[in-house]
Amino acid sequence: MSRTSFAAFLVLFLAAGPLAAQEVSVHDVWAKATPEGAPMGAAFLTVDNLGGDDLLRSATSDVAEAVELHSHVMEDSVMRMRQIEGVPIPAGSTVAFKPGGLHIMLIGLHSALQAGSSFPMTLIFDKAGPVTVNVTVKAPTAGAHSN
Ligand SMILES: [Cu+2]
Repeated sequence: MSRTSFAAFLVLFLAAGPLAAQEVSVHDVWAKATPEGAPMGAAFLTVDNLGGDDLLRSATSDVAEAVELHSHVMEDSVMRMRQIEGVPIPAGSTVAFKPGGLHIMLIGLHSALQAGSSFPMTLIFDKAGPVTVNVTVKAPTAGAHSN
């Protein structure tokens, strides 16, 4: 390895240091595309917690007036969504937000979410702090595993 590339490697290594130490990792972040004029959208993601117990407190994004954490609950044998105060992310766990379960509700969309586009969203954890992720918009028929 030349001196120059070693220096570049060192810089990359040092730059990646704080990221590698981050205790939560957020991946597979996507939202369902919405038709023009739709008031609401939903985003989904997976959180891996490599550290101690944490709590996802809230989320923010500029694409909507309000962003809420929601879960689905069975009430009188009907599935309903309900806002929740925070989502516990236990030490060492993987918590998935997916259709029919936990999701992030985008309320008062400023414009339609178009398939193929993306937007930033910030997740606020009690311990890990704010984590900004890029949300990929997928066609409504796309499942969590299609790309
Ligand atoms: Cu919801």
